[in-house]
Amino acid sequence: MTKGASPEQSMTYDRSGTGRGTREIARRAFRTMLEARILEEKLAALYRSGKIVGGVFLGRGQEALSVALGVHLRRGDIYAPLIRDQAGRLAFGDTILDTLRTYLGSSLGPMRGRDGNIHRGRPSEGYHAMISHLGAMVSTVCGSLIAKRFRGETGIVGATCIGEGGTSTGSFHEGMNMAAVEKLPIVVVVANNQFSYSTPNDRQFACSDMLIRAQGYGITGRRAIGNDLIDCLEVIGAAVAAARSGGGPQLVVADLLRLVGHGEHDDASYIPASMKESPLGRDCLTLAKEALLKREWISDAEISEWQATVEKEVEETATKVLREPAPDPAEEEWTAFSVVGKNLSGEDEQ
Ligand SMILES: Cc1ncc(C[n+]2csc(CCOP(=O)(O)OP(=O)(O)O)c2C)c(N)n1
Ligand SMILES: [Mg+2]
Repeated sequence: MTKGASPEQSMTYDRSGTGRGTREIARRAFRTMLEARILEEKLAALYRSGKIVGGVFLGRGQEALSVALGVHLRRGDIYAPLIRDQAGRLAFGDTILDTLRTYLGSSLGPMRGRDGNIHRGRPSEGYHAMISHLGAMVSTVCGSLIAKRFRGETGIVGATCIGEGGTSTGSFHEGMNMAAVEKLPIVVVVANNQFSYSTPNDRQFACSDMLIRAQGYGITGRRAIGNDLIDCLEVIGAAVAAARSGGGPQLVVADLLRLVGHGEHDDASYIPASMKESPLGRDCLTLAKEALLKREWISDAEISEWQATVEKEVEETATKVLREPAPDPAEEEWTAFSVVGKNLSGEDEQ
């Protein structure tokens, strides 16, 4: 996992387009969104053809918000993505190869084909493997940040994303409170897609606006427009910069809509057409494309070329991974965690 998290990502983003690296960040973010969208379309096709065992949960419609977090993190930071964060994962340095290997259960993948699709990570590289229990990742990020504090490491940020439904758990509250008390450099992004599976917001929480929760915790709250890449980059970029420079925990709340079912097994018929047709339902990838073309940060020809390149990579990688071996139960050590001195891939820990 090397291509993503790099020192250049410390460049600042600003809406006026004058910030150092602003254009490059937006271009990289858009390309990564495109990658995530194409890769997820392939995952859905593989699921429908019975090649993927277990659930497939996609982030269609949430790529702008997700990528804006991943793209602002650097090597040495901590990132704990959730089920709709394929775009953020790729921006942080995850690869199409590792993704397909995990979904297709290849023994050569980071989880050695032993764990479910979205539970992949590389903990020794700050990339936490997701725990399904919603809210738990806030605490794992806090734990990593406290460990880094004990080691005297500074200038680091930890980040995680969660759906609005997940914020109703006790774990979320405990994690946020700990982060606030310890003034940890954490950024928590809440993707408010209006539904927790099929449960609408008015059955999930009674406060008028989720952002006021930041005040309750005693931390900074920021609002982003969830399907607007430029806005997400600016707001999350500012949140990451503030956390990195000692501003303490940052809560970013963004409204959006997922443009797919909860998982590929769900047709999302409970989402009203009026909501899908509202500004909330506009596809962030289309909006990002329009925004970048308008600024002349990208051309139609470049978009077509990127699209073709990514489609080819995804197809070729899937074909290769489909031929790879599944894990052999007789050969497995069956340790729940990494062996001392080895990472989860069985490589020597550095
Ligand atoms: C503590 C806990 N309760 C229930 C679940 C089952 N579950 C998985 S995803 C999900 C819905 C989550 O909704 P939300 O947090 O709004 O995220 P979204 O799916 O909308 O992105 C539920 C109930 C779980 N994983 N963890
Ligand atoms: Mg939700």
